[in-house]
Parts: sequence; structure tokens; C-alpha cells
Amino acid sequence: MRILAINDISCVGKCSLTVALPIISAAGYTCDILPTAILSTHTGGFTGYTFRDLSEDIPSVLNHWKSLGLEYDIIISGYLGSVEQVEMVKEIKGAFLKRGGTMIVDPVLGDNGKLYAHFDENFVNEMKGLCRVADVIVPNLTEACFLTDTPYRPDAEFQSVLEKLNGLCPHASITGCEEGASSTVYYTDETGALRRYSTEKVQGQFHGAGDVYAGAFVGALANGLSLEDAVRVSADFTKQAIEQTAKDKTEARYGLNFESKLFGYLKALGKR
Ligand code: PXL
Repeated sequence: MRILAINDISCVGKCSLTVALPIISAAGYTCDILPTAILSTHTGGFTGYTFRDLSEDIPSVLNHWKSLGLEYDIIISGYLGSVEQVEMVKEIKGAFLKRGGTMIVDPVLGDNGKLYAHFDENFVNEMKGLCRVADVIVPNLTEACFLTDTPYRPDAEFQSVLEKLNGLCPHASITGCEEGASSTVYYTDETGALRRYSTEKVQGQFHGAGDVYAGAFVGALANGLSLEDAVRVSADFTKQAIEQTAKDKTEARYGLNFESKLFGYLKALGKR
């Protein structure tokens, strides 16, 4: 099993590759990386960060990989810096995903009803196109709303957003649907049934939770879990990491303390 994670390197403020790589490796699989950009920090909650777009390097990286005959069982894409990079990911899927492999798209666009810096409507439309060629997509509620042209509300009709999202991709999960004291993932299982899984909500805003969820989800699918079990294990792990981060009282923009909860995640995957 070989996995490729396409995402940025935010050097500080755990998210993207600094989260995907350790979680997928801990889950027991080789995680190759394709960095889309290098930033001094991520863009949510910091100012004055550096941002180097790596698009120019990507074609020669891919040419080298072709010469090595590399192919992937799972490809996960996350933060993409430009419309051109979204197109590149589609090409990477065609050239490097094994027949029968799984293309997972985390359509990183925004949070709390707002797009992240650098993104606009044109980029959202491009991301819709990438979701159409994915096998599974894992947006948060904000992203699900942008992808389905639904006005964002924290108490949106989650099920109807999921139904609309299934028009783009048959297997979608929407994280961060807040219902009273619960945080719920709405998702479509293998049979096409709409389902939900709730964990206790932890008060506060936590940066990088979607990245922890996505990394854990990839590790779970790689280990052969069903969508139902993968959603449960990933939501539980993310909730535990959020809870620990709240206890630690670290600044939210520095990301989640997921490291301290990896052991429980691996046990939930059935690892000893
Ligand atoms: O966590 C999503 C993310 C990934 N990468 C970069 C970001 C963000 C969110 O702010 O800025 C660079």
C-alpha cells in the first residue's frame, strides 16, 4: 500500500503535510508527499507569513516519479494554492492512481462561513470540478456550503447539504455540523445511505481539525475500515485531540495536540 498526500507545508501551525504525514505513517503506511507550497505558517490566524508557490517544480517532480514507475493505492489532496494546481491534481490522478485506487479530496476552501485568504469564487468552481473526479470528499460545513452554493449557516439543513454534495461526489462526509452539545459528521456510506456520527462538542475554535480528521480517515481506509468505521474512528480521534488542546490551553492557531492521542487512534484501527 502506497499513499500520496498532496498538500502544502506550513512550517508552523500544524496542518496540511505536517499533520497528514505523521498520522498516515503511524497508521502503518508509506506516505509520499507532493508539497504544493511552502509557508512560514498557515494563513489562518497569522499575518506576515511567507508563501512560496511550488507549481513550477511539480511537472519535473512528476516526470521523475514516472521514470520510477510509481503508482498509488490512495491519493489525498488538500490545500492547493491556485487554479493551475487543481488541474495538476486531476492529471496526477490520471497518471499515478492505480486502477481501483481511491482518490480522496479534502476541498480546503475555508472555515466558519468564510473562504481562507487567496481563495475566490473562481477557485471554488475549480474545486467543484476536482470533487467531481474524487471517490471520496471530506469538506467541513463551510466548504460543503460553498461547493453546493448553499448560504452558510452554522445550523444549515445538514442532510440537504449532503444530498446536494452527493451530486458532486457519491461518497462525501461533512465535518463540524454543530447540533446542540454535539459535533456531527454527516456522511454517505457505501450503499448510498445518508448517515451521521456525533461526538461531544468541545467549546472553542481549533485550527487544523479538518486536517487531523482527513489524515486519520485516510489511515483508516488504508487499514480496510468501512466508511462507517473510518468516520467513527477519525471523528473520535479528532475530538480527543481537540479536547487535549483545550486542556493544554495552547493558542488555537498552533494546531491540535494530536500526537498525544495517536496511540488511542492506532488501537481503534485494531493495531497493537
Ligand atoms: O488547515 C487548512 C489549511 C491548510 N493550509 C494552509 C492554510 C490552511 C487554513 O488556514 O492556510 C496554508
